[in-house]
Amino acid sequence: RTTAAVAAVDLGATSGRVILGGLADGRLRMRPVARFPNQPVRLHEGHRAGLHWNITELHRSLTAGLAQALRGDEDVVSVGVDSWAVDYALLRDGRMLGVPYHYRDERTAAGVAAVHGQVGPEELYARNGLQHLPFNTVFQLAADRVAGTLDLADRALLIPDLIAYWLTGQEVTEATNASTTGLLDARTRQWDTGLLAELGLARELLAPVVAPGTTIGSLLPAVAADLGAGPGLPVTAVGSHDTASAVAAVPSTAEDAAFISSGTWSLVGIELEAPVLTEESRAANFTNEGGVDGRVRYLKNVSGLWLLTESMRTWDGPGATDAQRSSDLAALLAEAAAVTRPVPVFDATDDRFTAPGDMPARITAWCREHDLEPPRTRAEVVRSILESLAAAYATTIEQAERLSGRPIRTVHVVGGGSQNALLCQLTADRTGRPVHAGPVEATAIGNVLVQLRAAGVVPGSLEALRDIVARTAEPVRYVPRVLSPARRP
Ligand code: ADP
Ligand code: LRH
Repeated sequence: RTTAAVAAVDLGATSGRVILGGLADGRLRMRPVARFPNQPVRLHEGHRAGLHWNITELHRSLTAGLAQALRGDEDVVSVGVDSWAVDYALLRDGRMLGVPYHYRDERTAAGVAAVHGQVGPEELYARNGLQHLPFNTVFQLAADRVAGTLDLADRALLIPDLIAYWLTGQEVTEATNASTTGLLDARTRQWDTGLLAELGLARELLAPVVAPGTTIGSLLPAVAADLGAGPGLPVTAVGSHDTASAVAAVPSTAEDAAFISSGTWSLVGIELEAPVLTEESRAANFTNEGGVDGRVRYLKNVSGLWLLTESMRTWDGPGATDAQRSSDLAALLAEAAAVTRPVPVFDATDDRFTAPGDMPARITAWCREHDLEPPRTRAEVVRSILESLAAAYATTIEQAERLSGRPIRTVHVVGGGSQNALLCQLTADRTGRPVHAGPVEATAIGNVLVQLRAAGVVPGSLEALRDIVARTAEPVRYVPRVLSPARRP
């Protein structure tokens, strides 16, 4: 028999889903209820075109998904929301001001200059422990300040907190996602009020920090009526940063395991008890993000399958449907696996690959600048992307090992990218470590488990939660191959 169920809303950068999860005979049972695309929109904004999330469409899709979940047979006892990090809506008197920007919008350069003019990168890292990414919330808010829009706002809510607010009327900031803003003290995990003051940001702009597992509030009566929910259905804070939920669902409790949360981005790292805030760690651009139960996600954001999806978007043109793209993906990966000619390895973490645009042309330009022969065919481009990602994973894992002093012997790949057998094999080959792939829906699983624990359905520690994931499905194992000299990393 399945226990009471919880509903996980998981908004990824490429798609969103609503999944019901419960426990049956000690294993997880997940029932996908709704999936919907997440396509950003370009809006003409006077002097430039802004890139935004279609947040009201996402809200419509996720609430429709929740309504469908609540119509089923399961006894749904809680709802939890996670999404990609760093982005937010500005509000005034509870109303959203404008359409939230996408982190790939290029307005942030002015924000980086403004922040670094006040607080240097070294000091910033010593306080917030974050990898420098130009789209960290602190830089986006500074860009809004430069543009004059911040002055209108009395509150900023991160995306999952915004959804929770629309569902419950309660304004909070969930801790794991707060850790991606650059405004949280890496040691205390509370807002760094000194930093806020130095940057001229009002403390009240940010809602109080709450830990995963906290009840945010009950559905507003009007929302409950729309969704067909019973009275008092709670929205529970989960690891609302999608990567925090994914890491919580890595099916291993071994200290020597690294993780790669593989989707639009690849987040490569290890879990620690305390942050590493050294200058060496800053120079290597490692981040100390907050995990579930106060753990530290010591990782690097290494670009990801975005390089591939954006290349496919270039080849397919804007009109291609999702179904076309996924059949293309299977065919392209098969062709890429059959490539025998050596392909160039480029720096997948180069900032030039962040903004939307013609990815194959940028890869070609990178290769020419570095005196490498560019890939010639689509299959070679795909192979080059996957080899370059695997090479970046290998470098990152070596760095994580060195900077943390913790030996790494295995690699767990979770998320949509764990289905990419070629990438998993190349990762095993280039890291020289066995790769364990799966689960695909790690983020939704982490979301579900934190809710089930808060509801008293499952006990205790994060390790106990990970044991449930390990019991539920066996990962696919990839063993490092002996490489020919031409292919050696
Ligand atoms: P996000 O949460 O960032 O939206 P996901 O974890 O859903 O990302 O992963 C999406 C990625 O997973 C896609 O970009 C695609 O490259 C990869 N993927 C999805 N399905 C498959 C598949 N059947 N085979 C190989 N790769 C896949
Ligand atoms: C992955 C992710 C990642 C962040 C990026 C903005 O979805 O949350 O952890 O760096 O989006």
